[in-house]
Amino acid sequence: MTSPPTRGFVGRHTAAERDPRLPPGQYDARADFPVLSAEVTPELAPADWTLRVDGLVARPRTWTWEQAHELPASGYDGPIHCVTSWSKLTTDFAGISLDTFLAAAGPLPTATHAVAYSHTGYTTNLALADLVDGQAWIAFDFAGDPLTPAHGGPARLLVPHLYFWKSVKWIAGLRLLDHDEPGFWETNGYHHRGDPWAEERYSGD
Ligand SMILES: Nc1nc2c(c(=O)[nH]1)N[C@H]1C(S)=C(S)[C@@H](COP(=O)(O)O)O[C@H]1N2
Ligand SMILES: [Mo]
Repeated sequence: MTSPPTRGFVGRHTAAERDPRLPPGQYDARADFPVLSAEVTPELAPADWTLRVDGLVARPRTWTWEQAHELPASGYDGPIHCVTSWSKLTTDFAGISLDTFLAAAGPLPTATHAVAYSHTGYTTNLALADLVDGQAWIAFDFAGDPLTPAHGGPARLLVPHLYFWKSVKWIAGLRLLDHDEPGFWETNGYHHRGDPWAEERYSGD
């Protein structure tokens, strides 16, 4: 009698059920898109929105909504990962590559990090290496509609390869620095970088 394949099959099946796009300790929120905000959602009209890139750059600049929308469009439809353990494996963000803004401002050779800040005062630190080469966006739309205010509308930073707390809602600007300067969550015990694949959740991880 040939042995039934059940045992081996069950083992492989269990392993296969975990989507390889899901980092350790994360679950798939599927259709859910939870809102996580430390602040009250601001009323920020597109006409009042600006994006500034300054600090260690050759050409400090501020873009208005209209000026930003003259730049070439770029989108992202991959996973996002919140440190509270939900991930969304498929998204649909549209906006502009952060590379476009950085190229216009011209980071100086001494620039190694950035503090990204919102119109509400939220801050987070990022290495410049995590913001360049198609890894970050200024997003205006989700699933074909303008970002809702709760999700950061009219514009948010999107750095999807790091935990989602780095993706500043109501983004106001980035200041380039020659050192790492912890932001809101990072000074409250969270990791300075936040790589979901390395489970860099808390300082010391
Ligand atoms: N300005 C601002 N940006 C923020 C936050 C915040 O509290 N304020 N929360 C961060 C965290 S912890 C997460 S998980 C995501 C949540 O984005 P969402 O509310 O669109 O899901 O935004 C990030 N960006
Ligand atoms: Mo989060």
